[in-house]
Amino acid sequence: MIAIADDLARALRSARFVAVLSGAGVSAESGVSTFRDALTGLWANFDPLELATPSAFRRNPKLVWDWYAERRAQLARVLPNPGHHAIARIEASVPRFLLATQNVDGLHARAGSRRLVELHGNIARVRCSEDPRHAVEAWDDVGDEPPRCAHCGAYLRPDVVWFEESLPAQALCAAEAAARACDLLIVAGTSGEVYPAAALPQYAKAAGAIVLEVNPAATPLSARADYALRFPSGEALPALVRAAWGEDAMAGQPSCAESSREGGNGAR
Ligand code: BV8
Repeated sequence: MIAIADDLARALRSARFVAVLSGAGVSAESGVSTFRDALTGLWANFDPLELATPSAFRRNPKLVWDWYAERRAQLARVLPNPGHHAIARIEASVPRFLLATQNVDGLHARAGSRRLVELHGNIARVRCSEDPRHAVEAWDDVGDEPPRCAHCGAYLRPDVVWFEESLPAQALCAAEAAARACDLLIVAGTSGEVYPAAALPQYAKAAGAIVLEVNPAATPLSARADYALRFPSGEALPALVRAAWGEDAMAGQPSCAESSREGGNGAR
């Protein structure tokens, strides 16, 4: 049983504007490996910081393309977990809300989050590597190179933000404005090492917001947190929602065990 401080529950319940910054740890209990977990299989000897770059794609487009295809295939087998559902429940319970996620797995939207910006894109989306406006819905994944754009013949690539690439300006602007305007910023499941997303807690703190970190481990952001729940987000966030809005606030949501079972129908 996770004990939530009364003043933290009250801060959430009375907040006019809640902002959330989420990272790969929020998807861990859905069975999605976090960004810095050891890569498996073909990519076991690679550092994601190396693979998620334009230069890696230029050097070995097929290796990078296949890494994302493998991650996309994994996502078809997982479900949002109670941590994702709790964030969607907070959105439905406060006057103003924005979720800025670093995750590219689409699980927040599948859990019902709507006031959401994807700071680093979404691997379910694929686009032309030369013209970001040319998104594609379907492609022939054959041969020893990535599929090519029907318009210009350039390789297709995942619609994500690689290192050394700029974040989508509108999403970043919305996230920074929310960090500066919110009463409470919840920082969940992120190592706080990737910028400019990792700067958001500084903006919130400087603007007088309460900062809550939800992460089993301490991070470089911990020093700025007013509260820390050192538990998995799939347990801590539902406990926080129940402490703020009552025991049945999470009624009807699947348990962690149900969420992490593979082969889910992926309906939500
Ligand atoms: C940019 C998409 C301008 C691809 C990703 C200062 C300012 C600006 C830029 C920089 C700067 N300093 C350095 C930079 C450059 C760089 C950067 O930050 N480098 C880092 C490594 C130092 N930033 C950039 O390049 C960004 N672009 O700034 O453009 C520019 C232009 C030219 C040159 C320079 C700059 C672009 C960054 C975006 C990169 N793309 N993803 C893909 O996913 O394949 S980032 C990637 O890391 C994922 O999105 C991931 O979400 C993100 C952050 O990692 P986390 O989410 O935190 O995941 P991680 O595995 O690290 O940690 C998981 C955490 O969860 C842990 O703390 C763990 O304890 C916890 N956890 C585990 N289980 C649970 C849990 N928590 C709760 N519950 C659990 N059950």
